[in-house]
Parts: sequence; C-alpha cells; structure tokens
Amino acid sequence: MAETILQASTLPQRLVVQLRQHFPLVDQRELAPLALAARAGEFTVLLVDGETAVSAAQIAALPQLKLIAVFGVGYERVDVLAARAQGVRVTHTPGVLTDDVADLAIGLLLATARQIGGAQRFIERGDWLQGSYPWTRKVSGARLGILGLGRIGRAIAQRAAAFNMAVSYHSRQQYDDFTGRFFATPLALADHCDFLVVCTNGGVATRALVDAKVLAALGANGILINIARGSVVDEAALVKAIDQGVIAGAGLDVFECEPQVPAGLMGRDNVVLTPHMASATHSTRRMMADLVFDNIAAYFAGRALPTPVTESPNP
Ligand code: 8YV
Repeated sequence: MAETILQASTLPQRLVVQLRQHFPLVDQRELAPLALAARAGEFTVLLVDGETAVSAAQIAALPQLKLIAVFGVGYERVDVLAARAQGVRVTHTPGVLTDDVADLAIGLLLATARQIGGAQRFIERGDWLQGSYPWTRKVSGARLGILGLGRIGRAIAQRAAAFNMAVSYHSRQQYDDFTGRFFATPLALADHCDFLVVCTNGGVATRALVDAKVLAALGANGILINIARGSVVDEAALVKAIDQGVIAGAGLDVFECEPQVPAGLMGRDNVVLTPHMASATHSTRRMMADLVFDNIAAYFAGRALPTPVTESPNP
C-alpha cells in the first residue's frame, strides 16, 4: 500500500498540486467518514493549516501516521505530546513569515495610535469639510512592551528601534543577548509600557495571559496589539476595557473564535481589525508552502526534516 498524504485543511492550490505531482494525496473532506476509517492505514502524513485541531484521538485513528506537517508557525492546535507518544513527528514553518508578521504588528500599531482607519472614514463621511480630525497619539519615542520574545518579538523590536521606542519585554525566560528591559510578569510589563504587543505562542500555557488586570495596568493611555493568537487575550475583558476606556485602543489581527469577531470591537476609531492576515502576502505564503513541501519531501526521502517542532509543547 502506497504511503499517502491526508490533507485535512484548505491549503494553497499550488502546494496541493505540487504535492500531488510527487506523492499520493487524499483530501479528507472528499472522503466519507467510513472510507476514512477503512483507508486509515494508508496515511503516513497528515497535512493541516495552523487553525485545524489535531487531537490525540485523530492521531490514534491513523495507525501508520509518521508526520504531521503544519502550514504555519503556530502548532498549538496539534496535540504534540500525543503525536510524540505515537512516534509521530510534527513540522511547522518558522522563520519565513517573521518579517511579515512583524510588519503587520507595526502597521497595526501605527494605524491604531494614529487612527488611520477612523481618519479615512472621517474623510469619506465628508466631516473634513466641517473641521479637522481630533488629535491622535504619538508613536515615536514611546515605550513598547513585547509579550513573548521569540523570532517575531525580536523582529518587532528591531523595527521599533527605528521609531526610537524604548523596548521592554516579558518572556518565559530572560535573554542576555537582548538589551530591552525584562519584566517578570505581563502585569509589570503592561504597567510600564504605552504599547503592549502580544507575540507569544498560543495554547493552554498562554491562555488569557492578557486579562482584565493586565489591561487595567496598561491603562487609559495604553494600546494593545495582538498578532499572536486570540486565545492569549481575554476577549470579553478586552471588549469591556475598550468600551469603558480602560485602555486607549487595540489593533488586532487575531481573535478568540475566528472568524467571529465581537460586535463590541467594531465601528470604533480606536480599534483596528484585520482578519488573521499577518503572514498572508504572496511571497511569504509561497515560502511557507515551499517549506511544507520540503518537510514532506524530506520525510518521504528519509532525510532530516528541515523544520521539525523541537521545543517542548505547552503543558
Ligand atoms: C496562518 C499563523 O494564518 O503561522 C501561523 O501560525 O497564524 C498564520 O501564518 C495560519 O497558520 C495558516 O494556516
């Protein structure tokens, strides 16, 4: 029986075509549930996007599974511990999307502080004919707090340096090679900074790390940016904080129950929303696809996987 890839998410067509040219591939969504069970022994590779959950039960239901290839850097929806226990390796797409995500973080930060969306609506409504747009918030020289100092957090810090921002951070550990000030808790970081940018991993370990207390500490002049995962922010607390002026604004690319976005975040000049598109540029999505292909090709050729998940998953 030929080793087959089981595709369980919608992925770039170019990647699927390229994979099909080299390996047998079946789209799970075209299989009846019973057919999936009957053919379960064929599938050695499971191909998913970053939003698709892969549970211990799903892994156990594919007895020959050897590799889960994730199209995305975040892999918190895959039960990595269960995969390891069953001898299944997991790959993801780190590195290639770092610039795009950091770029969008800075874009959201500028758009939120300077109310670029609100200003456009102001022109479109014809309000400029009656007077000027209200003054907004200066970005250059402000204090930037980075929550989660991984590749993306560092790339944001690099960009913030060009804006003369004083960068500080909270992370699972303190880094000697990073000059920004370390804060031992998200609360202390929020209390210190003007802009808090969430760049942590998702998953249970970071769930609601930004809660009502952290938002209160960020304060009435503070702005929250989230390009990581919606789960890291207590969204109900955020809606309340925005509504009651506990914080000054938010720029958000990710949400708790995507693609659902709370109505309380909409129609506000101090809230900028984008639909989880930080890595969605032509060139980056192409590089992500190439990396997924390379990982799968390496598996089939018995070579070392280019970008395996190596760190311990969230407990
Ligand atoms: C994608 C992402 O939206 O890489 C990630 O972790 O959040 C994004 O690049 C997603 O994973 C694509 O499926």
